[in-house]
Amino acid sequence: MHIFYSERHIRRDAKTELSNGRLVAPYECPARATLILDRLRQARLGEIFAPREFGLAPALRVHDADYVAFLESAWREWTAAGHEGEAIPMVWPTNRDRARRPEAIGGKLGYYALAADTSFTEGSWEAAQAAAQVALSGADALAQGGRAAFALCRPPGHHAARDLFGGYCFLNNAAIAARFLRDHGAARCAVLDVDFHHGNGTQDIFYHSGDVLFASLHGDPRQAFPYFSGYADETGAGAGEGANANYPLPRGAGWTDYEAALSDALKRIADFGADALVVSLGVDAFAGDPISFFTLGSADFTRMGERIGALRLPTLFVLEGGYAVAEIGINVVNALTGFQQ
Ligand code: SP5
Ligand code: ZN
Repeated sequence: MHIFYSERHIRRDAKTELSNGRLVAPYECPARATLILDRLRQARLGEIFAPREFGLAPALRVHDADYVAFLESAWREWTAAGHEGEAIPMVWPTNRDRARRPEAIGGKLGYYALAADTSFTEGSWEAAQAAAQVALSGADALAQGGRAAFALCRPPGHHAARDLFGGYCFLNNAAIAARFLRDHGAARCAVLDVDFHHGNGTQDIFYHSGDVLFASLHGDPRQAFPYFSGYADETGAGAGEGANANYPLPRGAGWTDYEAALSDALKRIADFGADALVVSLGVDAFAGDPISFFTLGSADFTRMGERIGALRLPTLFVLEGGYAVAEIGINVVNALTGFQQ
C-alpha cells in the first residue's frame, strides 16, 4: 500500500475548541497524525511518500472560489481586525439563500461556517492545503493503476461543504480525491464514509451527482453532530437521485449493528459499478472515543477493513476523525491491515 504523509499538518495546531460551553484543547490535534505514522512504520504497511503538488485547481472542482479565497485570507483579516484569540464563528444567517456576504471578518466567519467547534488559526489554511495534496497524491496513485493507498492527512475533510468549514474540516479531502479520480479515468466513483459523524460535506458536494455514490454509516443525527443531515431518507436529488445512502445508527451500536449496515452499503457500492472507492476513514466509531457513542473494539476495525477489501476495488483510504489518541494508531493500522488480507 502506498502511504502519503506531509508534516505540514502540524501547522494546524489550534489551542481552543468551543465544546459544551468551555474552551478546551482541541480533540483534533497534531499528535493524532504522528501517532498513526509511528504505528504504520512499526507495522511496515508500505512505503511512506511525501505528497506531490497539484495546486488548488483540483480543490476548486468541489469548492467555491470565494470560499477558498476566504480560507486564504481569514487569518490575515482576523489579526488585522486587532483580535488576539483564535477566530471562532459566532453568528449565522438564518436564511443562507438570501444572505449577502458581510465584509467584516466576524460576519464572514459565520457566512462560511457550519459549526463553532473549529477555531480558525494561523497555519490552518497551510495545513488544510497540505492535507488536500496528500489526498490527491493517493488518488493519483490509484489513477496510475495502484490497488490501494492511504492518505494520512489532517485536518480532516468530510464535514467541509462547497463553501463551509467546521467539524474540524476546511477542504474536503475525500471529495477532492473522488472528483480527481472521476477526472482521471474512473467513470464512476464511490465514497464510503465510516467516520462516526455523518459526512455532510461530502454528501452535499455530490448530492446532485449520479456518477459518485456516497454511502455513510454514522451516529443518528437526532443525537449526533452534525445534527442536520444523515437521515436515511436523504437519497440524492436530480441526476443524483439514488446515489446517496445514509445508515444512521443508535447510541451504543457495536459490531453486530455496524456490520449489518456496512454489508448493505458495500452491496450498494458493488451494484453501483464503481471503478474506484474512496473510504473516509475515521476511527471515532471506537468505544473509547471521547466525543462519539458507538462501541467498536480495535479488532472490529480489522473486520471492517477485511469487508471493504472484499470489494476488490482500487481503494483510497483518507483519514478523517478519531480522537481516542492512545488507540488511534492501532485502529487505523487494523483497518488497513484487514483490507490487505
Ligand atoms: C472529522 C470529525 O470527526 N469531526 C467531528 C467534529 C465534532 N465536533 C463537535 C462535537 C460535539 C460533540 N459533543 C459531544 C461531547 C460529548 N462529551
Ligand atoms: Zn468524526
